[in-house]
Amino acid sequence: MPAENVQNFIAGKWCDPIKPGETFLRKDPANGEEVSKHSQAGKADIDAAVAAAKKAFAGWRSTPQPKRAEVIYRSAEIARKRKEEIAQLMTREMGKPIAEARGDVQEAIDMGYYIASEGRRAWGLQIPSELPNKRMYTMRQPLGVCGLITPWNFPIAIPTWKTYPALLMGNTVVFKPASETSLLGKRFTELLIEAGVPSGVFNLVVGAGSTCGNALVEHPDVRMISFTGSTTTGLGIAAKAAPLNKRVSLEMGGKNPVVVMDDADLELACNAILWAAYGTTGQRCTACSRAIIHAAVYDKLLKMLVEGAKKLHVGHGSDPKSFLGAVVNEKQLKSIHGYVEIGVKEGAKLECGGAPLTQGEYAKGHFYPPTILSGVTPKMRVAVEEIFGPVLSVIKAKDYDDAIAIANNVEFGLSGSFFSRDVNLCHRASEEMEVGLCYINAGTTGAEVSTPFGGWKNTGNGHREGGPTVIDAFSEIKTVITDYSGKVQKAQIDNN
Ligand code: UN1
Repeated sequence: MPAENVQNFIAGKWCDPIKPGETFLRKDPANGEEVSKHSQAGKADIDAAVAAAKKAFAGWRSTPQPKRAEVIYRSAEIARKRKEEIAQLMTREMGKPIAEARGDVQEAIDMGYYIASEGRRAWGLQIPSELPNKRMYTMRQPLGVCGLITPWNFPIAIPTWKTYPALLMGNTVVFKPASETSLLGKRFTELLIEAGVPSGVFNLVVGAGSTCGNALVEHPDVRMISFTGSTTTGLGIAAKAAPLNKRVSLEMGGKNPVVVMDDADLELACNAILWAAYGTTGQRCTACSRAIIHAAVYDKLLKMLVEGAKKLHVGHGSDPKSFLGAVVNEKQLKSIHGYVEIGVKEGAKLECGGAPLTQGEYAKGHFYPPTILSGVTPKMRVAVEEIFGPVLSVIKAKDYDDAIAIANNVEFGLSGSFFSRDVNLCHRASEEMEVGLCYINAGTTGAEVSTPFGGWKNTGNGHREGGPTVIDAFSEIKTVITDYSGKVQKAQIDNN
């Protein structure tokens, strides 16, 4: 199949870049077959897209919120009908196993239904006044043009986390997906077009972060940036946006721990860790990359994990047997392997995996097997840095306090899990783990669309995308105060 071309979508039209940059050719990371291509867009295309979004803003913000919600609902319905075809494409474009690709599309559908259901809600507050004949309430208003920059690991779900609430609240959008998944960006755009999104309300620009991403962040008419990706890039965006006083919502790195206590159900913990560590080939920001195990059950659980990891099938994502698909590209493969080498040099023991798979069916792709490093100590780089691949660092903890201290001893705080049968300890852990999502007796992945999603410390900057909180991220709040007493009433003075 020849590579499908991806154009920009600006002001209601598909168009080539104004000054076409280099061609980005995307190959299936599992077998090297060509999947998609696009000429990299540049600053001029971002300017055109922002101008279109700015022009469309007045019409869209004055469209009633329940009507805006209907466009979102329809696009989710179309996604439901096209689920299988989009999932198959996702597996080819970025490598994740087909069951997970279906899950990615399902997450997008769920987000569409959830946000559309807010169409007749997304309420403000009515606030009692300390004075008579005075009414106070809040209303939500749009910010303006929002720039959305998304990664390749959830190429449909993450764009919906940002686009749907942005549109619901009356904002217009310029969307820049990761180059690796530009074709999925095109499919997402098609859903919105078919759903009837008005011209200019949603615009797609495909290009590099260093050019298009930057131009979006620096554009004076863009009021808000929502970014999911690496901590380095996210903090760079925040630094650029700060003097421009833009709202920035960041979703960045993770080093998510699973803590297993001596009284835990070890079989449950083992299966949960394997799924959280190796699902999506470890390429989730919520992936488990540290198992922190109580000394009393360390040897036993480590053995179970190694036995379990060795049984997981690695292969093309379209093969239903594959638990792990290809990693996204060669650069990522090298980075993963580099970390394993660092871990071994630092004194960790390689229990399984540990080298790229290159023979036979793996020869044309970027494959890395499920890997376990044991005897990891809390200061090693493999204990604190994000690897974003199928590598699990196993760390021994003396007791509960030691385990929680190790869990918290990283710069990130996205998700964390705690396994124990002691209800008191479970509650303590939910209070003491420094994470945005705390799982009790469940792995670190699989947040649902209706839950606030985001992390502490260098994972985020306080916003939560997902759940009712995403409405806050994409709206301004206005407090309206009406005094119908016909007098000058002085708050704090007249009522004592
Ligand atoms: C991500 O990896 O950036 O909670 C998102 C989860 C998924 C989303 C992951 N619902 O694992």
